[in-house]
Amino acid sequence: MASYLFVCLREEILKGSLERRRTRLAMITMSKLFLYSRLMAAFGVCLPSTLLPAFADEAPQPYGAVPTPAQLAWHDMEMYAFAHFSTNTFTGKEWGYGDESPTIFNPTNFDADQIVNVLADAGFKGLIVTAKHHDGFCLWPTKTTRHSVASSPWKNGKGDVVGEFAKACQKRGIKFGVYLSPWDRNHPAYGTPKYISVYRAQLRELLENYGDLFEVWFDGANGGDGFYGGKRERRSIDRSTYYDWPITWKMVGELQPHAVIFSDVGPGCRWVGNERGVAGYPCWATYSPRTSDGSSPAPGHCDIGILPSGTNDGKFWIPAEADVSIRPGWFWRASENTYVRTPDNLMDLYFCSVGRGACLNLNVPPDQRGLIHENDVASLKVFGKLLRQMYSKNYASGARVHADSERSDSPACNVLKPGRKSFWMAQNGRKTGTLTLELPEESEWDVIRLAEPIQLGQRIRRFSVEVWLDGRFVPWVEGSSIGPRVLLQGSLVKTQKIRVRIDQADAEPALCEVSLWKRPVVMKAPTMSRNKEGIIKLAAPAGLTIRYTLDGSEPGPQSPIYRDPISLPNGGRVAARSFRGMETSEVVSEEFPVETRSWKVISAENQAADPARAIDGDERSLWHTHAASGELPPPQSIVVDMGRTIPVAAVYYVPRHDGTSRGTVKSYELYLSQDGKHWGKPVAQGEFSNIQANPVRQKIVLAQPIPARFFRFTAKDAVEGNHIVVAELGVQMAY
Ligand code: FUL
Repeated sequence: MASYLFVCLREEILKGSLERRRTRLAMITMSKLFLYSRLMAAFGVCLPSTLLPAFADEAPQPYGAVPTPAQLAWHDMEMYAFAHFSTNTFTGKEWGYGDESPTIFNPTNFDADQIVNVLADAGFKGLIVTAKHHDGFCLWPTKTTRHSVASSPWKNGKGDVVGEFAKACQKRGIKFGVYLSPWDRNHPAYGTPKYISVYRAQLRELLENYGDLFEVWFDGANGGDGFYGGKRERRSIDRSTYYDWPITWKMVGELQPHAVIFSDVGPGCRWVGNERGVAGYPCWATYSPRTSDGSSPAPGHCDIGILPSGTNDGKFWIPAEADVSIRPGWFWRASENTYVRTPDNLMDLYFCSVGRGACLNLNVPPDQRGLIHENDVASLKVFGKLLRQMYSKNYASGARVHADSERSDSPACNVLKPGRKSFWMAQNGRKTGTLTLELPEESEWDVIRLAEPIQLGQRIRRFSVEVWLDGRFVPWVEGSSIGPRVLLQGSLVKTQKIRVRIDQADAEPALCEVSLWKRPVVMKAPTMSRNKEGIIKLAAPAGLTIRYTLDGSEPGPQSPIYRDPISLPNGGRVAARSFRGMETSEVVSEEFPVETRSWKVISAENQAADPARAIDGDERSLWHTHAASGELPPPQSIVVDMGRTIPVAAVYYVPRHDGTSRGTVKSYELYLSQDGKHWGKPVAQGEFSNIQANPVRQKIVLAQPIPARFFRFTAKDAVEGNHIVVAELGVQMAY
C-alpha cells in the first residue's frame, strides 16, 4: 500500500516537472498531494518536509528566546573534554600560587595526538585546554609574560602546548577551545587596570593564532592572595566591574564568531552551578540571571541557586554546561590514579548532564608524561563502548507515528528523522499534543530520548510517556524540560506501542526526535562504608561475589571472598570487585583513615554544636560554629587526643556536602604533639584550593610521617559567612 502511494505521489511530483521546490509544488494538485502524504504518513512513510505544502498555516513561529547558530552547533556536540595541564601537574597542587618556577614544566612525552585520539574514540566532539590556569603559567609562547612554556625546559623553550593540541584536534576532526583564567596569581599587575590589557592581549593571541574555536571558557573563580610578581599579598577585585566583560566578549565575537562564551552567567553557555557534572531537572536552556541589585549580570555576581535549572521561559538563551573531572581534582596527581571514575559512573554522568539537556565537559587531565594515564584511558574506552552499544539500535525506527494534531508541513512522522530541521508540530493554537508510536515489532527498551526543534525556542513545559501493557496505556515516565534533548530511563518494558503526551506548552508543541534505546547493563562494583571503629563493610547486588585485597593490588579470581566486615583499626587501602563466574565489575578502591573510636576532643568551640561530630565517622553530622546567638568567626581550632602515639602520614578534612558551602574551611594550619602540651610550629599549612566549587575530601600530606598522639586543626578562613564547618577529620597512618 505504502509503495502504491509512493508511486502516485511521485507521479504527481513528476507532473510538477520534477522541480522539488515548494513554489513549483504549488502547481501540483495540492489536495491530492496532501491526501497522499497523509496516507503515506499513516503507513509510516514520511516525506521530506520541503516536499510538503504549507498551505494550511503560516510558517512556524519561534517562541521566546532562541539559540544563535553557534549555540545550535554547540548543543549538537553534546559532550566535549577539558584538559587541565599546567605547573600544577608537576607540583600536585589544585591551584598554583603563582610562584612556581617555569622550569618544573617538563612533560617527558607530551603527545597531543594520544590525548585527542583517546577522547575522540570515546565520543567527545571537542577539547578545551587550560591555556592559562590561576597560577598564570601560559601553555603557549605568549609575548605578554615570561611565565610560560618559553621559559621551560620542555622542547628547550621552543614548544607550544596550545598549538599542538589545536593541530591534533584539527587532524582528528574534533573542535578546539581555550580556557584562559582571568585570575592570575603570578602577574605583578593583577588587580590594576594594566592587567586587563595584558589579559586581553593574551586572549587575542589565542583567538588569532589557533584556528576556529568552538568555546572560550572564562572562569568565575577569583581567590585573593597570590605571588603577584613577588608581592605575596591578597588582592581583591570587584568581579562585576574589574574585568569589564562586555568589551572582552565583543572581541571574542569579532575574532571567533563561531565560539560560544562560557562563564558563570553566559552569554553563550552558563555554569551548571556545581563541579559534579550534574544538571538540575528541569534544566531549562533559557535563563534570566538574577542579580542582588537587579542590575545586568556579571560573572561572580549572580544567584548560583538558579544555575542548575535555569529559568522556565527565561529571557535569554543561555544553556547549561556541566563541567566535571574524571578524577577528584582538576589536575593530574599520582595519588588519584585509583580514583578515576568508572565507565558506569561516566554513564550516570552522561544521563545527568547530556540527558538533561546540558552539554557535558569532562576533564581528563594529562599526567607528568603529557599523556592520558592508563587508568583514565581504560575507563574512557569502556564508556565509549557503552555509549555506542546503547545507540546501536533505535527501537522506534520504522515506527508508525500518529499525532492528535499536526501542521501539514510538520507531520508526526518527522520525529523519526535525524536532525532538528524536520519536526512534528501541533496545529496552530494548540498547547498540548499526543504522539502515538506503533513500533515495527514488540521490543524491549528502557530509555526514551526526546528533542525539540530549539531553533523555534523551548516550548514544552511538561510531558509524560505511556506504554502499552496488557491491552492499555500505562504511565511509564514523565518530565518537564526537553529543549535540546532529554534522556529518561524508565523500567525495562516490552511493548509495541508508546504514547508521548505533551501536557503543557507555551506555544504549539514541537518535537524533532522520539527515539527508544536500551541502556547496557553493567555489573555493579561493590560499595564501601566505614564506621568510627574502623570496620569496613562492602556490599554488592544479590548474586554477585565480592573479592578484595588489602595490599593495593587489583582483586582477581584468587583474591579472598568478602564474607564478614573487615576490621582496619589502623586504616589502609581496600580494593574490591564484584564477580559472577569469570565476569567481573570495575575495581573500586578506597583509602581509609585510622579508627576514631578512642579519640577525644580536648578543646574546641562548643556553643553551636558538639565538636565530637568532627570525629564521629559520620560525614553528615557537622561540627560548626554558627550558634543561635550568632556566628563565631575563624580562626577556630580543635584539639584531638588520638589515645595512642601513631606515625601520622596525612590528615583529612572532609567539607560539608549538603548543598551549601557556608563555613567550608579555605585555609588551615595543622599542629602535632606527643603530649598535648608542646606543639611547636605547624607541620603543615595552606589553602584548600577550589574547595567551594568542588567540595571533595582534602588530604594534607606531610613531607614525612611524624609520630604524634595529639593534633590541632586550625581553620583560619572560611567560605562566606563568619563561622566554620567540619564534616569530618581523619588521620592516615604511615603503613
Ligand atoms: C574552577 C577553577 O577554580 C578550577 O581550578 C577548575 O579550573 C574549574 C574548571 O573551574 O572554577
